[in-house]
Amino acid sequence: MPVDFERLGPVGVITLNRPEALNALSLEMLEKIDSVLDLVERDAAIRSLIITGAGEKAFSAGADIGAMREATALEARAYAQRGHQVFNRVEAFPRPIIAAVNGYALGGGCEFALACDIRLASERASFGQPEVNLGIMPGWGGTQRLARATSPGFAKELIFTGRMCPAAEAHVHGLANHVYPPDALMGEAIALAELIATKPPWAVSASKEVINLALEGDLRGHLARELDLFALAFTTKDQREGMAAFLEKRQATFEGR
Ligand code: DAK
Repeated sequence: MPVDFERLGPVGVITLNRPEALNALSLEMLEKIDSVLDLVERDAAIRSLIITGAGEKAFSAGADIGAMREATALEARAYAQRGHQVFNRVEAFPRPIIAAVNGYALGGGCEFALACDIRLASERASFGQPEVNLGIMPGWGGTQRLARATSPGFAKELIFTGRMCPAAEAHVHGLANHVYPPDALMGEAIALAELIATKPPWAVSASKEVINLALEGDLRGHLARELDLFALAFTTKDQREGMAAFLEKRQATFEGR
């Protein structure tokens, strides 16, 4: 299977599994990721997700250049649209998604990681938008999401030059939250996903929604939305449990209600 899905208790792990092509994203893989998200959406017991790449070299080296070269205009359009749809879905997905970037995250691979909520990187990882080297520009959100995750100046430097940015540099610019030795990456990603999974899912999901809005234009409207969602939290059982547990000096158990 070019995409694997595994459950580790409350954590789901999606693995891009085409290491012979550095996990370059084929249309089939995008469709499979979409159907895994359907499955996860129906299963409230999965509270956080990790996306990583199979093999030692790559998270994903981007769009499938071989498939693009051969594609008709209509096929290229379907492929490009599917990428947009899947990355937008990942960004808006009502559960947190961590990218465990184990190697190259280039082009569409970097854009995929950018659509995730949190990026953890292996010391072996490198990020980049090399489209300029192929005579194109980032087309799956890289111009927008890279500038927002880092800074307009850094995004322009990477996109204009197409150069690769090593993990340590990605960390300095906010592109990677943390950098770990390769052997430690998955353990750290799972620990983070498990920690988030112990938190009230509604509060995590609502926070994700409004943090995403913070990056869009309308600050006043988004603050109003934040206020509404904050008030709605007080209709949940998890809010009562969380506050009661704090006052009773015990560990809270959140049920997602
Ligand atoms: N697609 C397909 N195959 C790929 C690939 C890719 N992106 N990247 C690597 N491979 C394949 C190689 O062809 C090679 O296959 P074989 O020759 O063994 O059959 C195998 O993976 C191993 O790669 P290398 O032999 O090149 O490995 P190296 O260690 O020497 O080099 C590398 C690693 C990452 C530096 C190199 O593979 C590389 O530069 N890869 C290309 C990276 C890249 O340019 N990525 C950006 C792709 S463009 C659009 C929206 C979005 C997009 C386009 C349009 N619209 C809205 C219209 C997205 C575009 C992109 O992502």
